Amino acid sequence: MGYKAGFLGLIGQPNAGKSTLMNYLVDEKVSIVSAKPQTTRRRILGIWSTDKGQIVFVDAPGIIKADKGLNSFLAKEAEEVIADSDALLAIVSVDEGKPEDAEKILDLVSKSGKPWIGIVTKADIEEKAHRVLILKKMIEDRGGKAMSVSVKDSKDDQEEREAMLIEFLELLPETPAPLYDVELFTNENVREMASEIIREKCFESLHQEIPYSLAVRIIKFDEAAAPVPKIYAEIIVSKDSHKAIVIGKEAKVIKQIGMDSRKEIEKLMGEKVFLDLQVIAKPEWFENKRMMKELGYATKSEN
Ligand SMILES: Nc1nc2c(ncn2[C@@H]2O[C@H](COP(=O)(O)OP(=O)(O)OP(=O)(O)O)[C@@H](O)[C@H]2O)c(=O)[nH]1
Ligand SMILES: [Mg+2]
Repeated sequence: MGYKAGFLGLIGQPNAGKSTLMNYLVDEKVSIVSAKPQTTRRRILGIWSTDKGQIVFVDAPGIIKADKGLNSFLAKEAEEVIADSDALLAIVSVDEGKPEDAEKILDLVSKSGKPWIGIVTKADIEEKAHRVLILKKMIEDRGGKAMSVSVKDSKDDQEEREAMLIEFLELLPETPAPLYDVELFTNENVREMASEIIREKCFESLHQEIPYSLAVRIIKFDEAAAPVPKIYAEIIVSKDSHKAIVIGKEAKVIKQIGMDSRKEIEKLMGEKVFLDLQVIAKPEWFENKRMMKELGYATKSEN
């Protein structure tokens, strides 16, 4: 085959393992992951390049139905990823939802008219292992090729990973050249990645509904500061009452979020950094168009 390259969208329910799978495939931590649904909020690109071609994975928010606020953005963003991709991966997990939910995802993808493969995720969960075959059959019934993966089990199996990537590459169109510089593994910049890392650490340290209505904004990112780069960020909550929870007793919660975030940002940047976090309340920030846009939550058509 000739050189192939294109956008491969990951479409599935919230929490199905889309971001985990993309990170595994590009072998880098590109997209944030959490045990809670609706972690990914806007499309994140993960790039894999070889001499045979280039796959630009498009990690999307999980498919939900909603017509207001932040959720309406998530719903539209996932729809746009379907429309903008050259091919799709339908991600269905053994661990999530009812069979009807998986059927909805598979119908959506198979009716898109784009080349696609169905992937059953979390195949390592033993109590749910019987669902692998059921889900694979649902995929095959809709004319798709079915594969199953467990990112937990196959972490070190580079051969399996490469074989999957080559298979996915086949779905993409022939093109004369790569779409992105072959050295890149994402088009996100460090500033954007740092803000997502802080949001991920908020997901880890906070419970109930708070992470869902929380956003992170980098106020200042001074890479040239001495002796170490300085990052100032705001954690924006949607209610005054959430502020105290994010800060915690004796500021324990925010300190933990700050420490975890700093460590991971340092890993990303390969050097020590200074990180300052402030928590601010902006009631119902997700109803504010300007604010949503500033946070990167505007669909292409709204930009
Ligand atoms: N056991 C097991 N857990 C997994 C696997 N893949 C992902 N998970 C877990 O499933 C949860 C959700 O993973 P994500 O990658 O954030 O899922 P997502 O589909 O991107 O979720 P949203 O962005 O919220 O739509 C996390 O706790 C992951 O660690 C897997 O292969 N096996
Ligand atoms: Mg995700």
